[in-house]
Amino acid sequence: MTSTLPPGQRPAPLRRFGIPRFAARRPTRILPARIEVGGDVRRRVVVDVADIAATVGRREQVADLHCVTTWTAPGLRWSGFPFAAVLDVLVERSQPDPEVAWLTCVGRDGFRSCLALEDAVDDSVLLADRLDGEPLTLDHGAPLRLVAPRQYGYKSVKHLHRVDFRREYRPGSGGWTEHPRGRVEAEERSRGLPGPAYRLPWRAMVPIVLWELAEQDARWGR
Ligand SMILES: Nc1nc2c(c(=O)[nH]1)N[C@H]1C(S)=C(S)[C@@H](COP(=O)(O)O)O[C@H]1N2
Ligand SMILES: [Mo]
Repeated sequence: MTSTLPPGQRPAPLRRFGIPRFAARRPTRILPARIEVGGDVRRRVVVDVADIAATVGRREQVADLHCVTTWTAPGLRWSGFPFAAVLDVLVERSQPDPEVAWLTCVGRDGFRSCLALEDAVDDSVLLADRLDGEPLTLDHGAPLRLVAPRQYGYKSVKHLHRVDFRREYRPGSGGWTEHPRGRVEAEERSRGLPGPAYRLPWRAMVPIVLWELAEQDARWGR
């Protein structure tokens, strides 16, 4: 757990969060853990997480989740597979174009986020299937989610089921509110303005998002 939070962040407990329009489309049961691989590749393939687990060693990792809206859930104990090693498997099977530099990650709810390949292969990135010693719940991304702790939370795609290798950056579901790199250290919150300019407006969104998510739970009886 980090004792000092990055600039502009405040501690908060972990709770389900995200762009409300995707919440209605999130899975209601845990679907098979496999990843479709596409984009600028020679072969489109589907990789089962069991195949990954057969060759990639499991790792446990403690990391903070930094949402761009200025809350940080500190000290989360994830378990899963180092993403750089997972990518080795995906690359071997799909044979991406040598010029790919970006990775679009897609969740079962349709949420997508584009991560620089350079950031995706960082040693801190995990393909997680467990949190605090338990399998991931549907609230937090079952069966598989990305954990990219050096990026803002919008890069940590929940219910990950598709990865597209890309030569160019393509904005994700957040549009311009998603920064291409999204590095927390550099406070790359969103495109256009310096990070600190977004602190107050994004912080003001938190109660609205939580209210909308609660409304949806009530409507769908979850
Ligand atoms: N599939 C999917 N992944 C997602 C989101 C989402 O709406 N759908 N929201 C992102 C955002 S903005 C944040 S801050 C984190 C929140 O993770 P949590 O719900 O486990 O707290 O998930 C990220 N990954
Ligand atoms: Mo977020």
